[in-house]
Amino acid sequence: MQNVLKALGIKEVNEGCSTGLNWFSNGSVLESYSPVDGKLIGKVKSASKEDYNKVIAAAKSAFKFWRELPAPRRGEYVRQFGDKLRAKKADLGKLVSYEMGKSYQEGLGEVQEMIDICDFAVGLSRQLYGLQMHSERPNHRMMEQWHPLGIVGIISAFNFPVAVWAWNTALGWICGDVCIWKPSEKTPLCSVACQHIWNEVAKENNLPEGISCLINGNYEIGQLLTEDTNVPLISATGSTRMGRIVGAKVAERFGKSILELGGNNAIIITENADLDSTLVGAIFGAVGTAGQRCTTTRRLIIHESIYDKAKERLAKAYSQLKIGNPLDEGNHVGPLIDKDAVKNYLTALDSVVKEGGKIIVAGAVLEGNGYESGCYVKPAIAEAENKMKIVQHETFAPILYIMKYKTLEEAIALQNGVPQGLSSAIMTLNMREAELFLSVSGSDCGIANVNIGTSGAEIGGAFGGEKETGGGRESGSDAWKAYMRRQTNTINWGAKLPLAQGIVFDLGI
Ligand code: UN1
Repeated sequence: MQNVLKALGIKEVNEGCSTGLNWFSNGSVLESYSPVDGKLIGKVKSASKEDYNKVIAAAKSAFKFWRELPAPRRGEYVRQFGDKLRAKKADLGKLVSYEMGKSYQEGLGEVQEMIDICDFAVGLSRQLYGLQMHSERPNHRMMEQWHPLGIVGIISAFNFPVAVWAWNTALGWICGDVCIWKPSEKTPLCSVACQHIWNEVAKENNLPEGISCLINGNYEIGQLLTEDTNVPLISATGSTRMGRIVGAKVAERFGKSILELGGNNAIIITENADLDSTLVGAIFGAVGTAGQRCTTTRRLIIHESIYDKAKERLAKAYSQLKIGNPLDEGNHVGPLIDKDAVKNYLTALDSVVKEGGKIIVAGAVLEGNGYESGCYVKPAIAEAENKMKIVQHETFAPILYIMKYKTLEEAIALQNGVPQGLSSAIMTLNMREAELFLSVSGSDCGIANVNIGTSGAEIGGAFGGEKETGGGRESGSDAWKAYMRRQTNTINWGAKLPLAQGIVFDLGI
């Protein structure tokens, strides 16, 4: 790992706070331990209040420069950033895997998402279209244009320590915004690595400080961002609990927010499903990233006619899962992020039994050779009812709840019958079932898939969900609009000044 850290420019004790060229920070030290082997990877310094103020000052000044650049010029810098990511994909993917605990394949996939969003943003930098509409008045033109917002504050979670930042920042940059990133305290080194990559681009192009800033630290640093009227947009990814606080704080000062919070994602498996491909989607959805994606499959709603068969095949497939070091490509499941996550996993397993659920594949905390970090757990399956408190709750761990249904309407009601609304899927080869699921009477989630699991969304679509998931949209489609302000322009090129709505205001001149 030392070679990887070196290749990514990470020193043993890194500063943790940067405005684009320089590193500084005077706050407390954050230690990053790997959930893979429990070892200390490195130390990062948090931002102090003074450091924060320095970052805001740099960002404010950079915005004045950055917003004046033609958007395709900004796109060119994003292209260069994407090229550097291509060159560093293996190293950054490895660090993601080691610091967060996801499989190396998934670490590489995460860096690929960063590259993809850069490509998307480069193309978008030549678009950012506004509409033109017909005015009701003669010799008038009406149109709308999009201007940058200013400073975007990005609060990201440990589970996607680099990609979710990239979705936000790549769009923010091309839109003319400057960005300040407050990463998770659990994955600070990934953020430092990304900042180094941007700093190279900034240096090579003589760009000023402040276009992309990093502030490491705990929730108090995040609070400075959310309460700061200098920051018109906060994009926050994390738990519903966190989002409730952040959303309210930002709304209180009339800031904008993009909230990407908890999910409680289900797959409906109908009697017309192709069970072989269903199992791949469902099991990757449930155990990928050790159940720590916001898009993780948490519930399977299975038609009663195939329930026993599906249950049996699931249990058999789970018995073949290899759990271990995520850098070893032979393993399917890596560790949870830390021991608190292990505690939550155990509490959830207890609760499901207490509430009357039945364990189908037992969970356990693994011990012994290779499991010294204490963060490796066995993916579990429990038969449960949708209305159980624990099933209604998002536990960030590989616990899958399975339940039966009779009619598709009933299955859709179960799928929608949770407070969260991120991702959903139906497995069926029947067109009517699939279309009903996608219809207005179907899934109430931000993402609804057919014959694909709930996780692993591509960056080209808008990503986000409804209800307690927070309503925000990030990455593809027209999610960029949230990073800009809309201005409606009406231009009178005639000699008279007619008023709208036919109002006559005759001054006799
Ligand atoms: C998240 O878990 O916060 O769709 C994001 C997926 C990934 C993104 C997940 N592309 O699973």
